[in-house]
Amino acid sequence: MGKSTLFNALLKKQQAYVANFPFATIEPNVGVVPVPDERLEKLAAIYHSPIVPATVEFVDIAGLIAGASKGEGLGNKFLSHIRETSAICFVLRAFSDPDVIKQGVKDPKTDFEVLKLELDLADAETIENHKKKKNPDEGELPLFSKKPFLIVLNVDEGDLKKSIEIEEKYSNELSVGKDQIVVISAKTESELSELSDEDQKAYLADLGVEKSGLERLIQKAFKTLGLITFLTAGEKEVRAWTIKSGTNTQTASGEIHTDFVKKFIKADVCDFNDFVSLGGWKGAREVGKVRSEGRDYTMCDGDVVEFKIGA
Ligand SMILES: Nc1nc2c(ncn2[C@@H]2O[C@H](COP(=O)(O)OP(=O)(O)OP(=O)(O)O)[C@@H](O)[C@H]2O)c(=O)[nH]1
Ligand SMILES: [Mg+2]
Repeated sequence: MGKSTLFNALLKKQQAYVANFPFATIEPNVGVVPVPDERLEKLAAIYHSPIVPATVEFVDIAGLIAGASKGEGLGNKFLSHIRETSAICFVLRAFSDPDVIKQGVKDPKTDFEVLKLELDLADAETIENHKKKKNPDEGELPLFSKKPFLIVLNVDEGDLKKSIEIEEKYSNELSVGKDQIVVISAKTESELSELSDEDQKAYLADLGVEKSGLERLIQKAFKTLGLITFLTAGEKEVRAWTIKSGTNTQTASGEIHTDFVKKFIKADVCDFNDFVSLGGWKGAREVGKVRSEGRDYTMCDGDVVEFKIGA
């Protein structure tokens, strides 16, 4: 509980973000949110160029309640909206506010079990329908239970400074890894989204936390999904790109332009810290900190890259 509150807070941040990136509103329940990345600001300071962050797409759906597969509540047909997502984020109520009563919401453990069961039942239905088809061997079957997931524990504001203990507690109680649990206060995120960057930092410091919920959510999502970021930097823009960990240079170049993969020649690569301390490409080249890598080099998180592409 708190999905829409959190979703709306994330979208507000998107609107507030000053970047020349065409954030498309796709549907009212789909939002494209920039990935906060402090490295981009450091790169922008070198080139005085605009920042283009990597993005994550969030889809907000209605709540599943017990019996949803049999039509209880709003049923489960709306699950089709998240059939193609890379991961599922369960938002569980762990805040106490007695003024907020919601039918079907009990406690994080029970609620999580209900959600998992309902997703399993929806999967069973998918499999049944698939078997009825003429060629049941054909086609992919995206099942909800096979998707990586994260759990957002929507806690009271005052509990944010106890995040680590709470994550530990629920990691045991729900039998999931600590890296899959994110302690957030949707209410706080909502309030933060109304503030300037500076005021946000002050507010977070008051609460005894370093990073906003969005930052922690995205960090954990990257970990869970095995994603890393590489960077490009120049006068035109500084930009973050998302790839699967283990991707080689040639495949990574395809993120920038699909044509790059075919025409790939080599990549100039510099570690982020060297790049910043040496003031960019020119300085890094002068002291030999830019490596020339072939197609098989495995990209690392934070690599600053310039691809060399043939005609
Ligand atoms: N006190 C408090 N109230 C919250 C918090 N998050 C959500 N609420 C309240 O809980 C109610 C439901 O929140 P929503 O964000 O609409 O929950 P949801 O998960 O989208 O609900 P469904 O879409 O109906 O499944 C609203 O009245 C919110 O104001 C929170 O962190 N603290
Ligand atoms: Mg909602």
